[in-house]
Amino acid sequence: MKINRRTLVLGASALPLVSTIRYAGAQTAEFNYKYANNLPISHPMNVRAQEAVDKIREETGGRVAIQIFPSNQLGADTDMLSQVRSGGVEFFTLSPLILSTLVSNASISGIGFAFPSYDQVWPAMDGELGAYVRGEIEKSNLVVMEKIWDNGFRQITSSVGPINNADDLKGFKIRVPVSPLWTSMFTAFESAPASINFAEVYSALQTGIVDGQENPLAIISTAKLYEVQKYLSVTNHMWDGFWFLANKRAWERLPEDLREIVAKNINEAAVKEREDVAALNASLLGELEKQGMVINQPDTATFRQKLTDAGFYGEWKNTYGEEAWAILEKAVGTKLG
Ligand code: X2X
Repeated sequence: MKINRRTLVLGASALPLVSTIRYAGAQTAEFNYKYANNLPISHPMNVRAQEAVDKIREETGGRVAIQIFPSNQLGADTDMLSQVRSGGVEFFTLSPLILSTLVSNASISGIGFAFPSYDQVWPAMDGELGAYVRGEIEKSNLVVMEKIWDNGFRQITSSVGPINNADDLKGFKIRVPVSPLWTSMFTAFESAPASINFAEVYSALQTGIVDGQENPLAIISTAKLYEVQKYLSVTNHMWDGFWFLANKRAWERLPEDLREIVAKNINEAAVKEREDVAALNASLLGELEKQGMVINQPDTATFRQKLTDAGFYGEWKNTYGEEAWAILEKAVGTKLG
């Protein structure tokens, strides 16, 4: 027999020690929730979310602990959308356009050239248009926070040359996120759009599967897309945001007072994040130029004309319906198409 006094003592003490470590750590919270997203940890969305999570923990007296999983650590957007529906993750932020794969009219805020500037975006998304979309999202059994987070106005980047006008988009091999609206828009431009989750974008650009992509400046910068793209064309072709979604059962497990603390802090963080992204947008063109990007200001009227001529606006008005389209046109202050 090799068992002696020493091994017996060790064996007896090992188990309680393991459980002590577990309970001394994150497990002390009553609600341990995960928040998954697709952006780098340095993006203002994750910076402000971390602040919110810290405040939530404090204000709930440690009862609610939310752990952030940035950079697609838990999967690409389409996987994370399944997970927030099933409860595999409790929170997830997603572009309204990608969400439209589940909630068809959610993409309406992303119609090409609908918003002239942020002056229309926030009153619309905090007002009637946002309320309409949140109503649609709730029908799909997901919970959505009131304030949408900013992604930004999207700009086209390329490794092969600048986009100066609509003609330059013909045949352009461009990555678009997984959403019928994005594919439709770049099909109207006669480009060759490829639907690719953000998780794969850097490598798709690096290996030349596509020649370009489109994203707001804050993402081109924090995801270091300037390392694999040379040209940046300031097209502002659409505004994009992130709805902060929650799994419904997980949300309803939280007592009412805790729900209020969570919602308040997440919505406040969204408003701060909007300011951060606006500030970045003002400074990043210069930064990206320093990183070696060649920047141009294309003639955006040619893009809009092309979309109109291709029947893009008429087609999407039919898809969304008269009521939703009227809310959009009122929000942006102009007739579209
Ligand atoms: O996938 C993208 O390009 C991104 C990061 O902007 C979105 O989440 C829509």
